[in-house]
Amino acid sequence: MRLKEMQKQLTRLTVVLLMAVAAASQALPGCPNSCGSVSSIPYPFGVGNSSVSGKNCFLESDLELTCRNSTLYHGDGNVEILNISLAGKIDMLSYISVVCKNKSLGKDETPGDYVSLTTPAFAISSEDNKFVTIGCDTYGYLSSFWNGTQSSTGCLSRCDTLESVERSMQRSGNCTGTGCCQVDIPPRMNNISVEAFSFNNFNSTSDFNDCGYSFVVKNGNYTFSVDHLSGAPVNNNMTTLVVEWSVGSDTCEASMLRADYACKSNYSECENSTFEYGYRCKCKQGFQGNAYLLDGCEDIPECSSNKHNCDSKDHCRETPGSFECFCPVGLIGNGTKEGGGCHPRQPADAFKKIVIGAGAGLIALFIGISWLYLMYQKRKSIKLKQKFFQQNGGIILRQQLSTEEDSSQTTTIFSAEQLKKATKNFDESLIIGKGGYGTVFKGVLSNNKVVAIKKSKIVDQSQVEQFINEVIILSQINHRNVVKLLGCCLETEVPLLVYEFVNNGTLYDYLHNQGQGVNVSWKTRLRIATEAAAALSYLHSEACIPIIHRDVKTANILLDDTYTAKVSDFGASRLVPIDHTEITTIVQGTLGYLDPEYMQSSQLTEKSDVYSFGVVLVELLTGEKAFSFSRAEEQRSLTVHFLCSLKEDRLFDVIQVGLLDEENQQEIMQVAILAARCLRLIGEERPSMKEVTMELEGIKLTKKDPGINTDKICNESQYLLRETQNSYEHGDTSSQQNTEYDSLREHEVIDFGNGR
Ligand SMILES: *[C@@H]1O[C@H](CO)[C@@H](O)[C@H](O)[C@H]1NC(C)=O
Ligand SMILES: *[C@@H]1O[C@H](CO)[C@@H](O)[C@H](O)[C@H]1NC(C)=O
Ligand SMILES: *[C@@H]1O[C@H](CO)[C@@H](O)[C@H](O)[C@H]1NC(C)=O
Ligand SMILES: *[C@@H]1O[C@H](CO)[C@@H](O)[C@H](O)[C@H]1NC(C)=O
Ligand SMILES: *[C@@H]1O[C@H](CO)[C@@H](O)[C@H](O)[C@H]1NC(C)=O
Ligand SMILES: *[C@@H]1O[C@H](CO)[C@@H](O)[C@H](O)[C@H]1NC(C)=O
Ligand SMILES: *[C@@H]1O[C@H](CO)[C@@H](O)[C@H](O)[C@H]1NC(C)=O
Ligand SMILES: *[C@@H]1O[C@H](CO)[C@@H](O)[C@H](O)[C@H]1NC(C)=O
Ligand SMILES: *[C@@H]1O[C@H](CO)[C@@H](O)[C@H](O)[C@H]1NC(C)=O
Ligand SMILES: *[C@@H]1O[C@H](CO)[C@@H](O)[C@H](O)[C@H]1NC(C)=O
Ligand SMILES: *[C@@H]1O[C@H](CO)[C@@H](O)[C@H](O)[C@H]1NC(C)=O
Ligand SMILES: CC(=O)N[C@H]1CO[C@H](CO)[C@@H](O)[C@@H]1O
Repeated sequence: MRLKEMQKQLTRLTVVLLMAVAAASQALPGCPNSCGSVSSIPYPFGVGNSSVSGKNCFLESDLELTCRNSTLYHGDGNVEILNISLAGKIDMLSYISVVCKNKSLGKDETPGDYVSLTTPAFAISSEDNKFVTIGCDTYGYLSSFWNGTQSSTGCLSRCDTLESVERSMQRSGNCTGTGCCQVDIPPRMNNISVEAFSFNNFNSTSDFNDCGYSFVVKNGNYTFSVDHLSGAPVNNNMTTLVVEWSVGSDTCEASMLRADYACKSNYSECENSTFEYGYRCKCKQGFQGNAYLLDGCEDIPECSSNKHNCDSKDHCRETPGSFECFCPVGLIGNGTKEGGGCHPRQPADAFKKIVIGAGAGLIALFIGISWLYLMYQKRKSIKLKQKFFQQNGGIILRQQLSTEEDSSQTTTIFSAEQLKKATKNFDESLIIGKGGYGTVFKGVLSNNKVVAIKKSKIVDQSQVEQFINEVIILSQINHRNVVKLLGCCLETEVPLLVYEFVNNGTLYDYLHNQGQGVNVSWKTRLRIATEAAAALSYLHSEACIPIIHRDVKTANILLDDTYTAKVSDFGASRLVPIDHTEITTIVQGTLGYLDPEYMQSSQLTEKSDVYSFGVVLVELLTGEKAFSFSRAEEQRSLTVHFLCSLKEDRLFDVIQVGLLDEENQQEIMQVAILAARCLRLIGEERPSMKEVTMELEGIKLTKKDPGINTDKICNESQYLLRETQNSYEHGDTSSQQNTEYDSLREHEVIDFGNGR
């Protein structure tokens, strides 16, 4: 078993070896591939006939070789072939030409013996050889005789003594003209002959040199020495030289068309011979082998023969005529050494990419979501604003504004943002008043205008239209003694009203704040009263639609920096349609100022304002608050107390201490009587605001004593007051259905005016 196996293996080995030999063979099938020391005899050279086909093993007769006694010769001659290369060169041994004094030493004396290589397919390689002549009386030629023309090159060498040769050699080199000369060989020399000559038959030099030599020798294969002048320069008189060879006799182009075109391989190409005779075949770039054989050119296995520049043999792939480097799956790079070869995808890199990608993605997502959220919020807020705007009657207002040309100049519809900015988002520190009708903030608009912004209480939906009408009408009011409505904002849940800012507080504060009131002169009081009356008169009769203030009181009369009165707070005001002089409304007002008639009947007329103004006049006269629980019961209501005092002719007892003097006595009396008239229980008996204003203005200018029956006033007042107080005390509101009071406390809730 084992023996058999071994045999099998041996057989296999033999086969492999044989195949290797066959593969390496450059000769035709059945032709000897070697001879002696010459390991390869490539076709188109050949020896004999093929044992397979019986035909010549060589392409043409010039390339026929013979193998004798293990020595390869050219043709059947004596030129020994040492090496044949398919690149087009042959190393061969050639005789040298010798010339001697004595015939017996050489051949004939003149000319010297003659060495030739007449094969036109061979040319002396000019780059690989030198032409050398040795001797002290010698010259030599290298001649090419081709196509009827001869070309020659040569050199001569003369010397007197051996010493002179040695000296020359030391001075200038081994073969420089004394005893030995050498020249380069010109190109394109075929059909050559070499011959050495003697000038003088060595007559003078025969004692040390009686022979001369000429030969072509492979570069570096001969080194001159002085000994060579007296003996044989080279072994066997033969030198190695290199010849170039070609096939055919024509150029490539001409030969290609011929049947005997020698470049048989599919991967072959043709090149002209260097000596203008014939051509040569070679394998194309990337192929190797014998281009003269049919399958002679083989792809160079760059990868397995390590002729690649890939970083590894495993990353090399053969391609016809070439190779390519690649990187296996999972590795990156182009696989070449200079390109850095293949390397794994750097995990850090990949991770970084993932992190960066994920980060970017997350950021994008975050931005997207934030944006969407913001958009949603914005939409929501816009929708809400629109809803509020609509709810608060913005559309009606806008329509009204578009129809009324004037109002567009006076009424501004502010945006929620504008007012938010103006009040620093409704900062509590900017609150300047809180009352029954809302909260008032001080604000600064973007144009640096100081305004009062009133945040109304929620508007009853059913009254929207009326509210809007009021806004429009109030904004049209342009009276120096009325606080001006600048505009409104309807985008918030509760409408915001924007008023002119009046900076010196209320008349209430002015009169009743500790210590201050005493200093307010009668003249100022009279002026303020006149101004307030003028404002009310204007509202009642001169505004385009009569307006009843409904809440006239000192707290609603604001004072600017010159203590000019400005009537404010129309929160409760009602417009009086032209065809109605009375309107039934919910009784509203402030205790102490309320018109008793209105309280009983809920019939609102302009005279209610006149009554309230009467209270204001009394307040101005007495410096007392309109209603105070701290006073004795009969004095709680200032009006009753005042009217009674007036009736009892004790007027000057109730006038503010220090106010009265000789000069104003008359005026105070007149104003007191006017006040009393205003405070008449029956509204119709009261003067109109216009009359009041005119009278006050008259008092300011002239002094008269109209005289007045104060008895009736006093009685009436006391009756009414008692009734009113009873209802306060017993919670009996039957006679005052729907009556609302801001407060029952001593200090009435002060509706800080619109804008102060
Ligand atoms: C070789 O073959 C040629 C023909 O191809 C023939 O003429 C010649 O005689 C043969 N030589 C020998 C030695 O057989
Ligand atoms: C062949 O070579 C051997 C020695 O190498 C020599 O003795 C013999 O004479 C040679 N034969 C011929 C024919 O040259
Ligand atoms: C023959 O020629 C080939 C190619 O030129 C070279 O590699 C080889 O060494 C030569 N052999 C001898 C014995 O000169
Ligand atoms: C040639 O050489 C022989 C012996 O070396 C010598 O006897 C003869 O004289 C020489 N002939 C001439 C012409 O010098
Ligand atoms: C080669 O040279 C010889 C003389 O050296 C000459 O007779 C012969 O015609 C030449 N051959 C060619 C092809 O020129
Ligand atoms: C040989 O010489 C003749 C005339 O001198 C010339 O026409 C011809 O082209 C030459 N042939 C070659 C191959 O140089
Ligand atoms: C001359 O020949 C000697 C040995 O013979 C050698 O060492 C020297 O390098 C040669 N000189 C040149 C210039 O070739
Ligand atoms: C040189 O040789 C020639 C014959 O070839 C002879 O005539 C002549 O005398 C000789 N001269 C000398 C100096 O030897
Ligand atoms: C070669 O040179 C030797 C001397 O080294 C000589 O005896 C022999 O005759 C020469 N052969 C030829 C063919 O010139
Ligand atoms: C060969 O030589 C001919 C004429 O000199 C030239 O036209 C041709 O291009 C050459 N061919 C090659 C392949 O060099
Ligand atoms: C590989 O990369 C190197 C360096 O980038 C470049 O010089 C070379 O041409 C590339 N090779 C291939 C086959 O792409
Ligand atoms: C002196 C010298 O270099 N001789 C060599 C010349 O070339 C042949 C073959 O190429 C060698 O065998 C010699 O040794």
